[in-house]
Amino acid sequence: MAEKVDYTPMWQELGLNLEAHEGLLEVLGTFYNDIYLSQADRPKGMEYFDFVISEIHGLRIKELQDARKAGRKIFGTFCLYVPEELILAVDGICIGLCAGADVGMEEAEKLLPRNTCALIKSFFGFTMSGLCPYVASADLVIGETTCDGKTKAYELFGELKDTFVIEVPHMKTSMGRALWRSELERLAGKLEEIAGVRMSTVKLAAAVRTVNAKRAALHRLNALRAATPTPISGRDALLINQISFYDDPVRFTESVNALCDELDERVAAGAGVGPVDAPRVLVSGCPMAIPNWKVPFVIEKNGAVIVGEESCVGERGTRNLVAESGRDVDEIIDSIAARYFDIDCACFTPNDERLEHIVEMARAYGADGVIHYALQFCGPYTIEAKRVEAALKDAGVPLLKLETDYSMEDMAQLETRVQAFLEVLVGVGAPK
Ligand code: BJ8
Repeated sequence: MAEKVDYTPMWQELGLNLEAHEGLLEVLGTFYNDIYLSQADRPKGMEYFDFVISEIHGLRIKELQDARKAGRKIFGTFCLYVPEELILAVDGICIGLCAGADVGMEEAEKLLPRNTCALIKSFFGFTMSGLCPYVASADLVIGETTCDGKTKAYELFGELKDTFVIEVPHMKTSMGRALWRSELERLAGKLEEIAGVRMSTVKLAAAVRTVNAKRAALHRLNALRAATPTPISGRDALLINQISFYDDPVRFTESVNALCDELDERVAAGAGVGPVDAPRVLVSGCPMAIPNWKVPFVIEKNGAVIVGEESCVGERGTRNLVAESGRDVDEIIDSIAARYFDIDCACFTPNDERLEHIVEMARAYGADGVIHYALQFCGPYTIEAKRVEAALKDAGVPLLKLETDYSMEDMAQLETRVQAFLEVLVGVGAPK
């Protein structure tokens, strides 16, 4: 067994609050044991992802420090609209930042109103409490004007960490498209400036292929989940999606494909998680950053299996690939802009394509019902839930709407509501 490395000097150098950080890792470890390692009959290929999680603040951070010493720059984001392709094309590393735990909320509320969504409070909390080695490692954080909360929060976050904000328009009009395209141009310029690297056609085309391969591997994983029984739990699939935001993209893609080879065999053998008649649930709504596993845990603990995530940490994030036909930097950025502008985040209006995607996904994955997950105080998703409800009613797919945060206080209440919903699904035998 490999000897445990002591990363304390590295964390100290990054300015983390060592005592609080140790406590956080301890809680994370226990949480992970209970929610993940306790699952029966997990695919062998999950060992890689377990390892990545066990080194989430260790080896990966060390890799980032080594990359920095070698002259590469680290760019942090909290949103899908920040194209990893542009970052890779300046030899940068793109990392999703810590935002999925009930951490440092008291600190965060010194700057933010209490009724701010948990995701925003969490990324302030992590940073202000000295608990996020990713923020500490980042040379630049790239923010975006998606929801009002994030748009205004980045003004304050910019006082804690160098932040560059790109404008995401809210309507998919020709003017919106033109603005978005010019914002990516502005971002490309900023990345080149920070990295001191000029974006070339060769580098950008290679970056597009790398990220496309990553998304294609995730598509492959998603497609396998349509099988009955599904070969992998929703918790494990969510974890893989979460890890996609900060692992090395090439290594990650290889590991997902290796896991999919194993899952192919499981499907061929009719093997899977849970019984064949376990209720199949599609989760839709707000993104779930690590370690936000609360709702998936409640759903699967109560006998259902999650077969898909209509979420940024899920299919909303991986849906389309960037066209690989661009002949120069300008044309490739056109293709990147087109691909990213199709993302159906609830910050857009109107956002009919998201409603269509939810119904499509429910059908494609044979879901018996949809659980809509929204963070409290998230205007875009809590309000759009009404239209989701209407679309699913028309399609004859049962829906449960949940609103929650990152605390554990409502676990019992969530469990009661999920159990009642699953009983309905079993009773109704919803159409597939
Ligand atoms: S592309 S979903 S990652 S903006 S939960 S902070 S919306 S108030 S996270 Fe998002 Fe990009 Fe859209 Fe995806 Fe605001 Fe809602 Fe909070 Fe949210």
